[in-house]
Amino acid sequence: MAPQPTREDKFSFGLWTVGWQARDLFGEATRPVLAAVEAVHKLAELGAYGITFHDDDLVPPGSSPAERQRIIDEFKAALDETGLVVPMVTTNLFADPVFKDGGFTSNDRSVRRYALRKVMRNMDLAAELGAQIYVFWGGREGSEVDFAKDVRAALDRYREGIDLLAQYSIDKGYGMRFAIEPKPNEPRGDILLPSIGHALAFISELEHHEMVGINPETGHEQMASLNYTHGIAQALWQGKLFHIDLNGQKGPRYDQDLVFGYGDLLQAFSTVDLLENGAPGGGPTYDGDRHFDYKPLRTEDMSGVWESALANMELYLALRERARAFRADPEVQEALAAARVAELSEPTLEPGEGHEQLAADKTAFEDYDLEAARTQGYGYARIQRLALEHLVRMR
Ligand code: ASC
Ligand code: MN
Ligand code: MN
Ligand code: MN
Repeated sequence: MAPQPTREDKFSFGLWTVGWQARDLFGEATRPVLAAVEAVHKLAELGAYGITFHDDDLVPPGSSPAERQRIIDEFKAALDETGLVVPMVTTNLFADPVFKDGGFTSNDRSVRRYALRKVMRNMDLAAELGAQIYVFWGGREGSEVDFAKDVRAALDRYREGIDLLAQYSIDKGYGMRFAIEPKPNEPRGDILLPSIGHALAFISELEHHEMVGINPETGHEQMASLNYTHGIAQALWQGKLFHIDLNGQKGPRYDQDLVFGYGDLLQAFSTVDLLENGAPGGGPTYDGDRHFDYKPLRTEDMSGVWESALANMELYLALRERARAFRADPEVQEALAAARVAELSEPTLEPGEGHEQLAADKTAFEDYDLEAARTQGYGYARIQRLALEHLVRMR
């Protein structure tokens, strides 16, 4: 029997995921508008604990102040009724043509000022709803023409924008933490902060760097042929994994936003193992939301939407169960020990040892048994085999 998601699992979904009407580059919508209130009820029923949104997902652009208030009031009532929470909120700085050259990094200064105001207004709503994380996906921050975008100036403006908004959260007492979401390309030819590594490096340049981390999406890293599990491990190591967007992707192609696991399943397995079991050598672990950012297939009606929403959670839980079984298996433990996985957590130097002592250690160089080190096997093939066997339930 498939495992049942519960509130304790901390699964959340973007309103734009189940609410996606499946309009794409080549075709019109295939599904009707999904009311936010209905999404709240349905997600709660399925076992999710949270719902997230872009400002424009909840309140259609162009709504009057009175309409906006009515929508927010109805949304809040649905949250109260179901117990669903809003752990994260984000801004749409990509759909409106005003943002065709970016929000924070448009060459047009007036657009940049408008983008900041749009975020500030939505941060007020996010705070009102109790969101602790605010995400920035800079989908339009980029270019197609290298000569038309001064990347160093764009990064100055990106930093200026995030610094200002961090100050806004501090001055308003919102206590939010920001999470930047990298993506290599699409919709822009090249997007700024294209990978986890670029985003982490950028964050170190920010005024309030301590309140800014990242929100890496599985498929976005895989579009660049990068290892998502490695990426989030580095983010954890730097104390910067503030949020995650889980989904599926079949290698380097357009952003597919498939159901979690419906791409590189083996990597999804190692992702869940890392999130649930942590690193073998200890270190920071993840206790944030398990947030899905996927798009239900365009071929589906609403029953396929809810089917696939459930599939994200079920697959995550199945992989969690498989990861626990993997870790608990004595044969796996023996194989990990034989491969000296834990030895990597031992410092390379003795306590107090510096380069002088190292240089004096003949066993490290002059008398080192190079031949033995060259010819040894590491035993990783066995670990991979055992992992696969647990994944497909051969064990
Ligand atoms: C986000 C986010 C994305 C994009 C995309 C919009 O906020 O995390 O990946 O917007 O889902 O379609
Ligand atoms: Mn995506
Ligand atoms: Mn995303
Ligand atoms: Mn997405």
